Amino acid sequence: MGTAIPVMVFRGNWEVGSESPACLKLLTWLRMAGIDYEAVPLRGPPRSQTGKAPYIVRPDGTLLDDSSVIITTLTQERSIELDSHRSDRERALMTTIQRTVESHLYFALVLERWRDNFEDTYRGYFRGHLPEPMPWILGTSLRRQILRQAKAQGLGRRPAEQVEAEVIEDLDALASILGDGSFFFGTPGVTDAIVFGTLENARKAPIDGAIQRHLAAKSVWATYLDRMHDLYWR
Ligand SMILES: N[C@@H](CCC(=O)N[C@@H](CS)C(=O)NCC(=O)O)C(=O)O
Repeated sequence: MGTAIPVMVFRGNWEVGSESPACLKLLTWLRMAGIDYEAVPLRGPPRSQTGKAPYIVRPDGTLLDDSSVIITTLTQERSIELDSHRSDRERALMTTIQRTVESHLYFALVLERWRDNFEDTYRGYFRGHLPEPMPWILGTSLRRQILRQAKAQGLGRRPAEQVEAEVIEDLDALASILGDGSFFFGTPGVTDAIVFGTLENARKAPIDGAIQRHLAAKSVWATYLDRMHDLYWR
């Protein structure tokens, strides 16, 4: 239906559809929903209202941001049924999983990338796309902004061992909910896009961080993330 939706995303050099968890979540969900899109790599700061990516360009030229808002909007406009049959209890769990991943685990990933491994992160996100010193200016300014957010959220002020312990708790809790299922709630849905967006990013980045190590330690994650990758990104 219609033409491809332009989706503005961070797209750099790593082996993932986007280095940004929120962008990879949205792109994965669009693939799941069978919606045609064109991923447009950002070459400067996001122009969305929140200053964040991803965002889409609407047919009237306006910009719509926040991956969840975009997903809810497109779900309504295009009558997407991926999650329409979930029970109240499943919906409650979906919200809880989303908050765990996007409001907690995400910040642990941010600290691994932007505080502890900035050189690799900078190379992954920016290097080679624009003439120097633009990438460096963008990279260091994004770093300042993102680390300020991690401090405000709280995780950025905590000792590394405590953050790592909580990462393990998050991953173990998610693995328990997933159990031996192929998807979080039996059939693919937004929760799978959310979890994949963050965990596939942690797994594929050339950064030796706690999230990557703990993902590698439990075979359930390789099985799940490989399945998601094969279904939507091969
Ligand atoms: N709630 C937003 C979060 C988006 C988000 O945090 N995007 C990050 C990349 S993963 C970003 O644009 N960061 C740039 C910044 O914070 O300045 C969504 O789901 O779209």
